Amino acid sequence: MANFSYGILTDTCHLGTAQDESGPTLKMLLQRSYNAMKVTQSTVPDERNEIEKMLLYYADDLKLHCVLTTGGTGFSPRDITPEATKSVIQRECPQLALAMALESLKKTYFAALSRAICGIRNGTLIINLPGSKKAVVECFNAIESIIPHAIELIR
Ligand code: MTE
Ligand code: CU1
Repeated sequence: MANFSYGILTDTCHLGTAQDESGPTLKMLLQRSYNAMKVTQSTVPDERNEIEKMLLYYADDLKLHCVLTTGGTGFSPRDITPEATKSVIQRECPQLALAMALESLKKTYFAALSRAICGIRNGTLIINLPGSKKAVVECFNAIESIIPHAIELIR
């Protein structure tokens, strides 16, 4: 588990001038839960092709085992992370998204406003998370125990 490599990609659209909290929070969670040593973190503007380019870089060039995106899953016109994800994955994993949704809905009905999807591109598992720190923690907790086994299965 410790030697799996992770990528974090944060959509900056919701940030404005604020500092991103979701990326650093997720990095801390990956380190705490998995002792993850290899965590690559970056932010992208809410441009579909920029997000796709980074997802492809993470998956095809860096060959990361798991990429988690934060933000850009909502209903605003600028939220396009799920669309960018859909265009790079080869197989969708709807039940992984469902697992997050089921837990999230126990915390807030506003979880219905996330369009997050999950899928696989070659040996990389790609997971969309909503952008708030609270949502990142809640969604990660929902799938924390599943991610390592999922990675083992697709390698
Ligand atoms: N999921 C959890 N677990 N907890 C939350 O607080 N917030 C929701 C939803 N999912 C939330 C959540 C809200 S208010 C929105 S608008 C959507 O995620 C989309 O967030 P995003 O646009 O930052 O991706
Ligand atoms: Cu919201």
